[in-house]
Amino acid sequence: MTALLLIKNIGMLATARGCAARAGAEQGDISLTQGCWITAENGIITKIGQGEPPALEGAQVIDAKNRLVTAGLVDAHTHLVFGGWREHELALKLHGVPYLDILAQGGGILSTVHSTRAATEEELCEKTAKLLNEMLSLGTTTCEAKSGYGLDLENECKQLRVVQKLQNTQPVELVPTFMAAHAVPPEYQENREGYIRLIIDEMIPYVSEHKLAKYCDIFCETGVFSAKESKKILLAAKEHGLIPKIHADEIDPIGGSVLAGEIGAVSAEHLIVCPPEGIASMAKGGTIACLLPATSFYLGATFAPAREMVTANVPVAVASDFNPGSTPNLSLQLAMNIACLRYRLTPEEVLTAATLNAAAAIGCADKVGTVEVGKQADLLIWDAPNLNFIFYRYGSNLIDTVIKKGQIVKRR
Ligand code: IZC
Ligand code: ZN
Repeated sequence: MTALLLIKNIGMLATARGCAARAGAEQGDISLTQGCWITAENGIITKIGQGEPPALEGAQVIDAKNRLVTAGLVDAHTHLVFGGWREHELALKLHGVPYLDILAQGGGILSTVHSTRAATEEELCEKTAKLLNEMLSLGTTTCEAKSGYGLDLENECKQLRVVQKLQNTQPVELVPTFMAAHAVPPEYQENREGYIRLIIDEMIPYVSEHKLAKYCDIFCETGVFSAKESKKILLAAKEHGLIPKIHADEIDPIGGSVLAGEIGAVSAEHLIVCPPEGIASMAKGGTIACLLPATSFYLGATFAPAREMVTANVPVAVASDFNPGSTPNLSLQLAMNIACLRYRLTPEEVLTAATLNAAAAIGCADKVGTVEVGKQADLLIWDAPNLNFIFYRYGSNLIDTVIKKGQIVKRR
């Protein structure tokens, strides 16, 4: 049976266009259509028009009541699967203990490694399903999910299998990233070379062979992995068909963004203290800057030079960075608000960042990220009359209806 959908009385349709990341002036060049309707068949958008909507026999009809419609939000950077939380670190943070000091003392990421190793696959599945349900209510319809709290073959694969299972049991589409190079685990503290060899010789080939991940990410940071180590690991990943991503210039600029451009990483993440040579290298290498403004906010850090990146023709994406340490926040809406206010990107630029450019950063811009004929009907009806409104209001969930592949999956 064909499933037909008609959304009528759309007050404003705001969408980027195309199947590839947009940079420079094109980042903010979106289409804004007033008074229109959308039809979909079997989860794919078939027509977008103005004026009288077509009479579609048997179609499910949704009245958008003159409100804003956009593509479903795409969260291109999350550390979604983990055991426990880290609320005990809040007091340390308030006393001014830096993020990297907490990690160096065996806490931070390593504390989450401990609780993730202790959790069963079923426990992680149940916890992550609840998180995804909350993300969906907040408008996220596609989401990247990293491993990186197992730090051994068995537990990294446990995290990635959770992502694989949840792919088929709830509506948010998931894109898995392998990130064993997130920290050096306790048992290798005296032998980091040994851990790097384990990642390259055993984990990458296994993850690739069993198709457990599409991307390979690394935490290139002072006291974690150097730029030289990052290069070695990401090039090995690339040889096995895993596409490189890199956490670069979050706290210290140690060469991560320059490396990203040099090895053709699909995206570099954070870039809070990205130097001009990093921006130039990303522009040359075609790397997307995946910015995480809620993390700057939560860490009390400065904000990435987003405007300089747009000016240099580096496509900018914005993601939540949801994780139990530096950003325990699931709302991409909130990250978008902070991006607009603190990077001073326009609403149009941020919409592209959290939909089309985010989709390009996780390899699905051919099917999601814009509202266009032929793309998946992943749509949001906002409790807002226009695009500016969602950047002006903040702190509330402004999503009214979430549609995934042509089906209503959330409604207020
Ligand atoms: O658990 O602290 N920055 N990795 C790099 C993180 C933050 C996640 C964490
Ligand atoms: Zn991250």
